[in-house]
Amino acid sequence: NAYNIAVVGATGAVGTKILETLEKTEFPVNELKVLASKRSAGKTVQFANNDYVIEEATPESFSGVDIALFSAGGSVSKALAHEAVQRGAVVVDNTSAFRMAENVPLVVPEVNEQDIESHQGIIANPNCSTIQMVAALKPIKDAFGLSRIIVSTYQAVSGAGDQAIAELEEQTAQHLNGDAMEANILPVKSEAKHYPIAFNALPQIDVFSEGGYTLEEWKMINESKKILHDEDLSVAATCVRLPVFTSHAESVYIEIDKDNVRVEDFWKVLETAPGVILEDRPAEQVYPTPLSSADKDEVFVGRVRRDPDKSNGFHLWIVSDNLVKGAALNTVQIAHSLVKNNWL
Ligand code: A2P
Ligand code: 11C
Repeated sequence: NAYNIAVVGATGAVGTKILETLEKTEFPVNELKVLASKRSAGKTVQFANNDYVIEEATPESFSGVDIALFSAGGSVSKALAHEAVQRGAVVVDNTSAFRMAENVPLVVPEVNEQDIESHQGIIANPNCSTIQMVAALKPIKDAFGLSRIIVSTYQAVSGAGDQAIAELEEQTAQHLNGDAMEANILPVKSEAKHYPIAFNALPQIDVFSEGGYTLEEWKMINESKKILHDEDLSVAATCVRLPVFTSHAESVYIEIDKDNVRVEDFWKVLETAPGVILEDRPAEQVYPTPLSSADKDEVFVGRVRRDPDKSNGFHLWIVSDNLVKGAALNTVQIAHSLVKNNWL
């Protein structure tokens, strides 16, 4: 069996990776539709050594489509996802448009694949910084219990799309040439103020919301509880953008339920965790970094330490490619799961 697939946002930072991942994971594609805005209509993209012509995404685009993978921003998903479902497609949505809706499963297959089964047409792909964190923490929660998470992130510009990648390149050149850096995109394109990302760190990802937290921080809080099925879990986050192109890193403090757990016990759990690779040998200076994790499928964990003062407190360093497991791969894994389990 092969399936008719639509990729919405096929020209973007994530859409490009989705096409690569469909090919790399040998997804059974029958017909492929590559959709984007009017601006890109008529241009071509490559898939499996063939050129595909980009079409403008409209409601009619989804006739005959089995699975539609959306990654063109929340407003496009809000406008078109239900249109796709009405025409018989199952939507895997990589935006924040429907993540917290009750009848929409929010899925990281290594963590809660079973939730996909109850979908009503739309399945949401979590935020990149949430995906890598819960993938590493689920096996720990299963082994030792988990009551609290305090996370600080070090996030790559590619999370904010192709324009943010270009802005970091341009500002770096400007600064090294002795010119003033021009900031127009980050921290948030639609906001009044913009600051240079090159040679800087910006403690704002997405717009500010309740309690002084940004939306990116609220995503980490709310999405983690939903994916881990634990409304009582305490979660707080500080999300920071760094001048890094690829891979988000996270410093994560957790409190577990069990006593007398050792770092070696964490290692044992993480060594066999699906989709996770332990890189934690401080004596040999082995730990994951954004560069070493880029273009890889897994979530990398290192620097596991017990808190000096709290015997059930532990610190970890979690790194993963935000466009791969954080976006395209997780989206395509959900599509594979739909097909493999007959959940379409
Ligand atoms: P386009 O290239 O035609 O603007 P990124 O996250 O890298 O900024 O990419 C955003 C993606 O979303 C691009 O593929 C972009 O297409 C697509 N997109 C933006 N607006 C629309 C729209 N109104 N309809 C369909 N796709 C859109
Ligand atoms: C970033 N995490 O790094 C964001 C990008 O909700 O899917 C992903 C936004 C989302 O800027």
